[in-house]
Amino acid sequence: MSQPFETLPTTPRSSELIDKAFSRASRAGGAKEGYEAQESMLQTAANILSDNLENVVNEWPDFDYLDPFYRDLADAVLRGETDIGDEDNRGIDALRQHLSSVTWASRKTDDIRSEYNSKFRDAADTTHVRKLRKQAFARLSDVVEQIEDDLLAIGTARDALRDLPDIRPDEPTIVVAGYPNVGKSSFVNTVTRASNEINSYPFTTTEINLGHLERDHVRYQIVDTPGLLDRPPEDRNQIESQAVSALEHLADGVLVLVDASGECGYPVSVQLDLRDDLRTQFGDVPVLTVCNKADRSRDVEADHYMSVTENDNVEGVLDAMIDAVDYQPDLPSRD
Ligand SMILES: Nc1nc2c(ncn2[C@@H]2O[C@H](COP(=O)(O)OP(=O)(O)O)[C@@H](O)[C@H]2O)c(=O)[nH]1
Ligand SMILES: [Mg+2]
Repeated sequence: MSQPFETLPTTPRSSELIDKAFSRASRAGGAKEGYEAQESMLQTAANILSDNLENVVNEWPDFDYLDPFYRDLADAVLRGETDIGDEDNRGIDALRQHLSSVTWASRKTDDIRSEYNSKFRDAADTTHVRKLRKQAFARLSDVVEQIEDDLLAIGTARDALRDLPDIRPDEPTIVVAGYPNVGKSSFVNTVTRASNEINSYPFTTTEINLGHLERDHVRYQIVDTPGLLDRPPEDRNQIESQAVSALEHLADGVLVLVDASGECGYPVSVQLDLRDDLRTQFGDVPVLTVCNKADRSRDVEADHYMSVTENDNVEGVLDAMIDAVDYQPDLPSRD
């Protein structure tokens, strides 16, 4: 199961669709004469429009069946895009409305085709049919122009979601939290050194850093989200809160790093408040309090003490987290 939006193709614009439909139609019509030419033009233009519009909608995964992590993450990303929806309706719901406008337009182009097909049959002569066909084209382009903004919004959504990180909701995941400068990045760098890759993805006002490590043939994801889990929940805006909900689905364990040395600039009591908030927020998953920079100070009650820079007990902390996560890989079924 990988990132569900990475294969979304570019979304066509109204003008592109109209140009494509009408130029194909005129080629199709050019191969025939009289009544048949007009009929073939209508058929071709309407089919291209209705198929292309239907495809725009069908390329999207069904949000109801999306993994909850990706659903919440996508919702957070889309809420940050102000040309999707309006003040009263943002995020996935707004995207759904844009998509249903496109479905409407796809059906409408079909309706116009059948309506004009019967008008063609009742027409007195080819001149009249030709006039009707022009009328039909005007109506078709009118319908497609009506959804111009919807197509643009869907294009914006696609561009924004395509670059979401390839995080696997089904792999065990450790989320690293704590105030700025407590040593989160240093810790993640150290424990993922063997795999030698941390991917950084821009995300809302911040970024998501994703690394991997392996223990007993199990791959663990480790996620660091500077700017998200580094301050009190009340300081998060709606988009950030939505992103945190996504992380709640994802996390199998949370490591809260605290710095008792005073070096990070935040009092210990404030750091422990954040830890308490995260405990509440992340509910069932184990939350470990780890005093980092133990080379400077151990003056806080924590589950573990370490120093990343002195390489003191870093592996011990990782082992404790992995133990607490207690991940049981699904055994392959034998039937
Ligand atoms: N003395 C000491 N400094 C550390 C330790 N771990 C990290 N630091 C330093 O603390 C600063 C902030 O670390 P960083 O990993 O960027 O923190 P983050 O903002 O939480 O990601 C850097 O200058 C690190 O070198 C540690 O165990 N002891
Ligand atoms: Mg950092």
